[in-house]
Amino acid sequence: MPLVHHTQREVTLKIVYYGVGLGGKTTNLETIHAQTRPESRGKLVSVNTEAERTLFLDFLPLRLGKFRGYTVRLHLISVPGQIAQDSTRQMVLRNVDGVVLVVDSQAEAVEGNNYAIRNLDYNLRQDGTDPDRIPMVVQYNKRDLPGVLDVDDLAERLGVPEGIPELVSSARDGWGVFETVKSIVRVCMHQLGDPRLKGEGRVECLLDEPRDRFYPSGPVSMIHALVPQEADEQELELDELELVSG
Ligand SMILES: Nc1nc2c(ncn2[C@@H]2O[C@H](COP(=O)(O)OP(=O)(O)OP(=O)(O)O)[C@@H](O)[C@H]2O)c(=O)[nH]1
Ligand SMILES: [Mg+2]
Repeated sequence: MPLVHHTQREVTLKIVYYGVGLGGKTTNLETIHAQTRPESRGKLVSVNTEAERTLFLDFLPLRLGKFRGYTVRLHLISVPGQIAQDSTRQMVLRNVDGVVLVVDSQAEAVEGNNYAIRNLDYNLRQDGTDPDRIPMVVQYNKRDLPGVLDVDDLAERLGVPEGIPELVSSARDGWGVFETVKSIVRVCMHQLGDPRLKGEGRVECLLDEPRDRFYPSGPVSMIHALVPQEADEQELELDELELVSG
């Protein structure tokens, strides 16, 4: 649930990067951190294992431009993809406003992607959240690799429902990453509406109408586990949110 603070004229969104282990969630946050101006981002905090797998989470605070006079702040958080970290994922999902589902586009990752989708569904329900009403976008990552599955093929195998924004990226090479952030922010802010008309504190931004369900097919094994220019002076419409600095 977004946090609205009228005295500071701020809206804070919690965006969670979810997906198969080694799919590129942490790399998304690292790329965003590396490519935004220092004054619009905080520290990227990561808690990893020695093998660079996310053990707990990655956390990156970011300040965007203004929307209807309110500064939009993001808390970008990635969950650990390893199967064993399920209780951490549940904790991280609490009060989530928007989910970026990071899909590993390689054929051998289909099963892991499938698992992640089912696991997300389960963990949101555990917390009493309707997975079909959470603002969500799908990011097909690792598009730089040779021989990855076609996006249409992937979408079909994973049962990605109609109407969900889909993006392609190479988080490693740094493209598609900001488009993904913009896309999820757009969905959340569209749903939130005018912050001036909202109450103070946590407000709801679940989709009014549930979208179709994901319907991943196939087996699931348990092995798988910015700143806009002159942001402060300008009144920005949502479509103009510019995240990337030079
Ligand atoms: N080729 C390629 N490699 C990528 C891409 N994104 C991430 N990787 C690589 O994939 C590996 C795993 O990336 P991470 O970002 O750590 O994956 P993760 O989803 O955070 O993994 P967990 O924290 O274990 O869930 C690293 O070696 C990355 O460099 C990409 O777009 N293309
Ligand atoms: Mg990670």
